[in-house]
Amino acid sequence: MKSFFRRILYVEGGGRRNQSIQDKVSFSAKRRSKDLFIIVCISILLLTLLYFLLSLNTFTTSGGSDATNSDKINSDSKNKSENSQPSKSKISTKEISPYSNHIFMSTLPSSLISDKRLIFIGDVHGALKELDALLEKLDFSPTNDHLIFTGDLCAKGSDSLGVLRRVRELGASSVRGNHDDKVVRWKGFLKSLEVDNKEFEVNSVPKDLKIGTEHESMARDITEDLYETLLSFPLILDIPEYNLYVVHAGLLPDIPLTDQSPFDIMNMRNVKSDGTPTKQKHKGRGWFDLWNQAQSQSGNPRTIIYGHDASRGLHIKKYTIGLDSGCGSGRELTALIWNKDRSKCKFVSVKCSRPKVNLEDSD
Ligand SMILES: [Mn+2]
Repeated sequence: MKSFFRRILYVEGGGRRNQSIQDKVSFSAKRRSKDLFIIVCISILLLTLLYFLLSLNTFTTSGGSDATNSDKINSDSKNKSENSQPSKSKISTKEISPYSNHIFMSTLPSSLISDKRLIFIGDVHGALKELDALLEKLDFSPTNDHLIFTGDLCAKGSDSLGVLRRVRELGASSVRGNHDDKVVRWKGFLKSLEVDNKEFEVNSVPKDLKIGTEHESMARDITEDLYETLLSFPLILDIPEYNLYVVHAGLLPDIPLTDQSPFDIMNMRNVKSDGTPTKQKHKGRGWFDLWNQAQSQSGNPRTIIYGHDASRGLHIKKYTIGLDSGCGSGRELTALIWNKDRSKCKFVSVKCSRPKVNLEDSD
């Protein structure tokens, strides 16, 4: 290697010092061009290697759209980079279905909370018996208490319509969950069919609806009054008296409330390192970390009560309270008896039986 560079340097200077020795110069020129060719080859190899390493790094930090085993394997190393401050949040670009018919935000009437005990309940998922057992354990009284559900009243359990009926009878509040939303969209589509709700061309079904799901069958069976009840539940419920928001999944702290995506509000669990929300559990970090971080620096902090994240279970932080303790997968149904003095808040749970329809939590 030493002689290789010396040879190049020698010829560089030697060209001037030994011009009279023609054949030596000619021989050296050949050697020099051969050496330069080797240098160019090595440079190309190094640049290719550098490019490969850079593109590999980009892939592992941004992640693909599908969860794979390699995502799980890489999660430890990824979490290190994701513990640093992510770039500014982005909302998902999922289009809103024309059958969504959602109310973006409502404010809980002050009259409902002035003299009443406020009770928040996590994702019921059609578990009517368990809901009734919880109400009994809470010593619930319609005149003294007001119930607020975190959404996903429907799907997975055996009596989703029964749960909706009960929620309507009790005059309870709720936000819309991702499963409730699927029922609403199916119902909206079926209602749009002019002649017969039972028949449709497979090709005419919007891409965001899956045929043969329990959401479709619920939409076929739901009565008009229960559909109206579902429609009345907003994506965000504002309770300004207690600086509370209720949503099904989550909110991003650095995007104005009205600009947040309905899909994200009902589906997100984590935020990836590039600021994009995701419903996947193994990518990025919990959205609530970003929310808590932002509220701790805010002069007017807001607390969010939410559901949806059964895999994390009851998840209590200073400015976020996750209430989905997995009734939809046979674990528990949890209620929070609110008190503006957070140290006096109480949690009450009942056991849930394993549901007949066992959808994945990730949905
Ligand atoms: Mn959900």
